Amino acid sequence: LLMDSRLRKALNNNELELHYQPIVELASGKIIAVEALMRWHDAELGFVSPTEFIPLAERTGVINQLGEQALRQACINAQAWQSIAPISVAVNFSSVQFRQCEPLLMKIERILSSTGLDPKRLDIEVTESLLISESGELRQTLQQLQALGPQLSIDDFGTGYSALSYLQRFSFNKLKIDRSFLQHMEHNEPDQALVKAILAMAAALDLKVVAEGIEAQWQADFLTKHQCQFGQGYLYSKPLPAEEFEALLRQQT
Ligand code: G
Ligand code: G
Ligand code: MN
Ligand code: NA
Repeated sequence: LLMDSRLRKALNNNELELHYQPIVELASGKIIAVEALMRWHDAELGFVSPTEFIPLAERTGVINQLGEQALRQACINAQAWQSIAPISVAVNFSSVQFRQCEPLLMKIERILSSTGLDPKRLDIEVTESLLISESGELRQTLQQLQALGPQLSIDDFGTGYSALSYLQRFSFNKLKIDRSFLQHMEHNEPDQALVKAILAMAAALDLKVVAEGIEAQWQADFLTKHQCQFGQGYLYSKPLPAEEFEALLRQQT
């Protein structure tokens, strides 16, 4: 209850902040995109993890307001960074935000046009949970979203409970391999086989792949060897405040 009222207050005062984690091309190490991740520091509660406040926001419905703020801030920053490098920005969307398809579409369109970000530079990350109770309306909404320009990514791939057949019915652009697959890959034949199989399937379906949670060079080497093009993880950088990410981006150009 306390956290709920503090979160509403933080949202109304624009106190939540985005941190940015680079997404790199594995072969070159070059930053080609960035994922926006929400951070909340509350005066009373201290630092609260998104794994706590996102589910809370989903239960109470303030996720719509939170998601809108995240998208606007991410688009403003990404637009400013275009003068340094032509990077994309990935923003996480909750399944709950898709309960009102029509207003969500209009909001995204409005934020894109008011911030001036090239819509093609926005990646919308959704999880498999969105597709569990898939409807015709959802399919249409995702198509309309892509028609506006943004790319659609499947986040935490392989951890949800939806049937793989959704990959035929929706035209995702990108798949993000959940970091749990990479964690135990060393000396672990079954996990290596799974990652290889995901990469082969993605190639067959013409999906780009981002491997998440890369912490060690051997993981990057394994992924590159098996034709994974993009990656993200502490090996390259943790999520950074906007100014620090901008400095990193300037360094490489
Ligand atoms: O940095 P990490 O602890 O940031 O993120 C934890 C979880 O919170 C991840 O699953 C991430 O997708 C989610 N998350 C972070 N920021 C946002 C956001 O702005 N919107 C949504 N829906 N999820 C987010
Ligand atoms: O669920 P989603 O993929 O949106 O969230 C990404 C989460 O993974 C965030 O909490 C982020 O801070 C975390 N993260 C990013 N890189 C690494 C990594 O290399 N190792 C670990 N353990 N977590 C990571
Ligand atoms: Mn994500
Ligand atoms: Na993920």
